[in-house]
Amino acid sequence: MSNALPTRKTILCLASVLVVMLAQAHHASAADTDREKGAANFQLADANADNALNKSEFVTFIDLNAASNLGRAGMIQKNKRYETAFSRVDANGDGVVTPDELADLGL
Ligand SMILES: [Ca+2]
Ligand SMILES: [Ca+2]
Repeated sequence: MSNALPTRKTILCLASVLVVMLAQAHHASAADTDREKGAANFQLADANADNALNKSEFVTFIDLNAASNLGRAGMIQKNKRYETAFSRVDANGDGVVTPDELADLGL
C-alpha cells in the first residue's frame, strides 16, 4: 500500500528518462553525421586551407553539400542562389564564411 506511489513515480521517471535518451540519441546521430559530412565538405571546399570560405569556395561547399543531401544546399544549387545564401551566411559581412557562421545557421 505504502509503496504504490513511489513505484508509480519510479516507472514514470524511468519512462521519461528513456524517452529523453531515445530522443537525444536519434537527434545526436542524425546531427553528428550531417555535421561530420558538412565539416568534411568544408575542408574539401576550403582550397587555400585558411578555415574560411570565400565566395568561390562557398560555391564548391554548397555543391558538395548538395551532393551529400545536406540541409538546403540542394535547393540553393538548383535555384543558383549562391549569392543570396553567401550573404545570408556571412553574418559579419567580411566576405568569407567561417565554421562559426555556418554553425549559427545549423549548416
Ligand atoms: Ca578558404
Ligand atoms: Ca564572415
